[in-house]
Amino acid sequence: MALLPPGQRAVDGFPRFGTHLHHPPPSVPQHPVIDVGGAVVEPVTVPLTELARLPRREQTADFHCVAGWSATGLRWEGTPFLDFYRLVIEPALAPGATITHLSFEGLDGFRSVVLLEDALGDDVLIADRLDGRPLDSDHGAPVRLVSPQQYGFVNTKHLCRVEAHTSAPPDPDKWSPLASHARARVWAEERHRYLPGRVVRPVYHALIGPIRRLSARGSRER
Ligand SMILES: Nc1nc2c(c(=O)[nH]1)N[C@H]1C(S)=C(S)[C@@H](COP(=O)(O)O)O[C@H]1N2
Ligand SMILES: [Mo]
Repeated sequence: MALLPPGQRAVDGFPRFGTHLHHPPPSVPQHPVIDVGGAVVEPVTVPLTELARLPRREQTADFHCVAGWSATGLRWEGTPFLDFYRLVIEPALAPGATITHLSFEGLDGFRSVVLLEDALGDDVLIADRLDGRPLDSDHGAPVRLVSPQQYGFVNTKHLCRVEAHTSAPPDPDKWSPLASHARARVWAEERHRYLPGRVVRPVYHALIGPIRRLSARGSRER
């Protein structure tokens, strides 16, 4: 059995999970795009038909939710985020802008903020296929971010917008005791900003079952 990061347990399959709970997945527009904004000269809109023409890669990785479950051996396919950054975002940046953070937004309004160096890791993908099939709505159709070395909440599903920032964008949860860790690296167990990972493990383990059941209820594929 493969080694898991500290505090993680393997689950069977790949549950639908997230802050959406019982909400059904958002519907996918007929012509889906990724909008690029923030510190750019002009906003850029990338139709997914064009994304498909960028370099592609296949990779197998485990997926770790901050609540403590891990799905193992997922085979993702998509565009390396580094290529998307170099080919689409960088040329659009305002002259002299030094990017420190990126934010990723989903069609359901979900948002994650990632340090540039973490987002440019060589295993970060904009994935459109999982285990040989187009991404389904449970797991982020039409495309999602996949950053295997960071907790699930970094891995924005239904990705529709990326913003480039020259400093950390305002975080509405900054003072929450459950504020997310800014780097969220699984091997360092960076679950939260203030609480040590080990302290929240038992609370989370108790919540996994109920959240899974609620999330599955909102699912489109049964
Ligand atoms: N758009 C969107 N992305 C999201 C979420 C969400 O609620 N909405 N939840 C996050 C969390 S907390 C986790 S663990 C993973 C779950 O991915 P899965 O549903 O494919 O298992 O998605 C992440 N990305
Ligand atoms: Mo999660």
